[in-house]
Amino acid sequence: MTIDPHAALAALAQQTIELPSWAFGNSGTRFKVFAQAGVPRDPYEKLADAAQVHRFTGVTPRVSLHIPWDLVDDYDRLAAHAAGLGLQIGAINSNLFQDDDYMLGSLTHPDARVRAKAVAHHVQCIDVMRATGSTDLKIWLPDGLNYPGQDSLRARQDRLAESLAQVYAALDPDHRLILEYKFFEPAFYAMDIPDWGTSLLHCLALGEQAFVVLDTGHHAPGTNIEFIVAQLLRAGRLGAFDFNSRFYADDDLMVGAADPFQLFRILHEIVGSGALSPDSGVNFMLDQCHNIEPKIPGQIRSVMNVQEATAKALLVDGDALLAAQLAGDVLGANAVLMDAYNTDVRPLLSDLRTSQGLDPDPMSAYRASGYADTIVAERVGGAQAGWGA
Ligand code: PSV
Ligand code: MN
Repeated sequence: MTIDPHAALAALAQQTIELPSWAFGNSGTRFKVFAQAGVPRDPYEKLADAAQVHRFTGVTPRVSLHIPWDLVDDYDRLAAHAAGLGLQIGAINSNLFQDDDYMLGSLTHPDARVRAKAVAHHVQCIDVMRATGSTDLKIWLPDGLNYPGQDSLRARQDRLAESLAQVYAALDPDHRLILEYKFFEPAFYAMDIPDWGTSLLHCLALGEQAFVVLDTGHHAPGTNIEFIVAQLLRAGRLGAFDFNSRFYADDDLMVGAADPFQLFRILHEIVGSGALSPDSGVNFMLDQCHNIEPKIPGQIRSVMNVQEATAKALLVDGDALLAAQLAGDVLGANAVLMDAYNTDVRPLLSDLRTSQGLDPDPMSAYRASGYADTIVAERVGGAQAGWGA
């Protein structure tokens, strides 16, 4: 391989990954939420835990908030708290899935009153963005139908377009609206934004501040996700990833756990398009829940998995790959990719961390820090934050 590891190190040094505040609270399935000792009791403690991930990996300076889960009285204070911990507030996620009014839809609801309420919630989220310095309003639309004939598929798209335009109009010039898609759940017959094409059409209609969010857990089994990545990058509309792993549904497991090869293929498209660069506009976020594993190490492991996939993608010999592709050398081209994928990049990442003054092994450094024991001892009393708080 003729790849220069220094170039890979320089690119890795620039990569950042955004953490979700909800990953630090209790979570579970609809069958059971397991409480863990030491879990945060408010958004301030969630940020303190996120800061530990940044402390040991050095690449996670931003945290996404979910409103109203992360509702506080004073967002200036929360932003100052984040800054004191060396963090910034990342994307602000709206919540359209936990209000009784939204049983039959929110931004698509047949009743104009409910649609106006959902739009107003986004205006509230934009206020939080202004107070915290966040630039991304992230919308995941849980709306959809369970039964054919339940509502008009087409009318719902028209209502959605109108509602989104109202939200978009409330953005500041430096804000982005990033729009997620999901093929099923909570609705089972038809989601109103089921796929990247629908999300992209709405973004194109809205304007240049609208981008698609690709959550890796939101596709039918067998979907070629890297193809979607390539298409959205061509269109200049890939705004962000929600990284996680899935075996069957929207499992929200640690990214890279189910299919590290898929993660590598996604990062290969990113690297090949120059989208790893911090000014590419692609935000690499995690969207995960740690139901049975400890949460801070779960986030650290996930970050390391993204870094390993990125490092492998950076080691693809682009010249050799292109030459093989142009020569029609099918096996040669595939071998170039597999050589990079099969490289053990852990020593390279250890070098990166050492050069940044970090411990080369973030997992054991976190364990040795004693932070886990400290929060178990200190966080007694109060209500633990959970998925939904
Ligand atoms: C929906 O499944 C989703 O991926 C959206 O990003 C939500 O905001 C998030 O999960 C909540 O966990
Ligand atoms: Mn998501």
